Amino acid sequence: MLRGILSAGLALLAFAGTAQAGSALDGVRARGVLACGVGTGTAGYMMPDSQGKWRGLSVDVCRAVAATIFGDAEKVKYQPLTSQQRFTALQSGEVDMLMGNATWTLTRDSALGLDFVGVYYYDGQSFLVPKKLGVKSAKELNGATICVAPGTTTELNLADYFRANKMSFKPVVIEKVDEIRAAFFAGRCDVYTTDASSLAATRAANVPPPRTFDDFLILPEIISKEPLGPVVRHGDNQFADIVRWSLYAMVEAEEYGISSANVDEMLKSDNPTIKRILGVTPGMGKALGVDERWVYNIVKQVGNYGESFERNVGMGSPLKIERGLNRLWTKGGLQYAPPIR
Ligand SMILES: N[C@@H](CCC(=O)N[C@@H](CS)C(=O)NCC(=O)O)C(=O)O
Repeated sequence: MLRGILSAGLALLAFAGTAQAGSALDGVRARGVLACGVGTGTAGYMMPDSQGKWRGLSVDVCRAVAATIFGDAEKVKYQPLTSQQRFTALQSGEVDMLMGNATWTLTRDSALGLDFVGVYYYDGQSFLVPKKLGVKSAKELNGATICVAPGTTTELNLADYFRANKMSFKPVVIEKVDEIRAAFFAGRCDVYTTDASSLAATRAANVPPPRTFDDFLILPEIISKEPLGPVVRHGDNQFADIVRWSLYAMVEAEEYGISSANVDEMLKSDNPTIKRILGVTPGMGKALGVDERWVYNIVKQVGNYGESFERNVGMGSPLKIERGLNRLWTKGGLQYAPPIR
C-alpha cells in the first residue's frame, strides 16, 4: 500500500529522499543492523544458501559496510527486491542501501533522488538461448520472443538494439526473476536477456534437469554497458562515504596484497600505505567517522575484492566467470580504488 502510494510520483519520492537528510547512518546505528536491499536470488551474487544465509559478491559488499559500521559483517538484514521494487524501497527508507544488480545511469543517479557510490561489477547485457535454437549471434534474433524484466535498463537496451539493427522482437515481460527463468526454460520465450552476470548464474545454477549447462549458450554480443553499483539515498553524505570506501577498501586491499589469510601478519608490515589502510597508523577511520580497524574488519571477515570475486563467481565457483573488466587496473582491468590516505 505504502509502496503503491509512493511509486505514484517520482518528484514526491525524490523529495522524501532528501527530507530524511542526515538520518541514514543514525538510523542504521540505532537499529544495530544494516538493511541491505538485494535481488531475489542470483547464484554467486545474492542467494540464500541451504542454511538460509545470504551469500555472494553483492552480499559481500553489504557485509563490508556492516563491518565498517559495526565491526561485524553479520549485522545485515537482507531484503530481497525485484527490479521493479528496488528503487522505491530505497527511496521510502525500507532499506538503507541497495546491492542488487543496479546499473548506474544518469536518471537513477539524479531524478530518482539516489546516489551510486561506485562500481562493484562492470557488466554488460547479453542473450541466453537454447543451443537447439541454432543461433550463434544476436543479429540472428529477428522475430524472436524475448523474456525480460520490467523497470530495467535491459528492457530499454533491448528495444534500442533491435531498432538499431532493424529487427523486431516480441517481449515477454515478467517481474520475478525465478518466474522469468521458469518461462524461458519452459519455452515461453526463445531468448532470455539480462546482464551477462545473471545469465551466467542462470546457466550455471538454474537449468532444470535433464537439460544441463551445455544445452544453453550465451551469445557473444555485449550490447550495453552495465556498471553495477551500490546505491544510497540522497541526503546523507557520511553514509554514502562509508559505503563508497567500504567497497574501495576491498579493492585497495587486493591491490596491496592484503587478504583474509594474511591480514593479521600485515598488521606488522613496515609499508606506510598498508599501515594506514589497516589503521595501524590512525586517521582514516577518524576521517570516515568509524573505528580505525574498519579495513582490517572488512578484510578479516569478508576478504578483499579478488577473494570475494573468485569465491563467489570466479574460478572457485560454479559460475567460472573470468575477471575480465573486473581485474584490477594494475592487471589491465577497470577496478581502481582511489587512495586511502
Ligand atoms: N542491471 C539492470 C538489470 C538488473 C535486474 O534487476 N535484473 C533482474 C531481472 S533479470 C535480475 O537479474 N534480478 C536478479 C535477482 O532478483 O536476483 C538494471 O539495473 O536495470
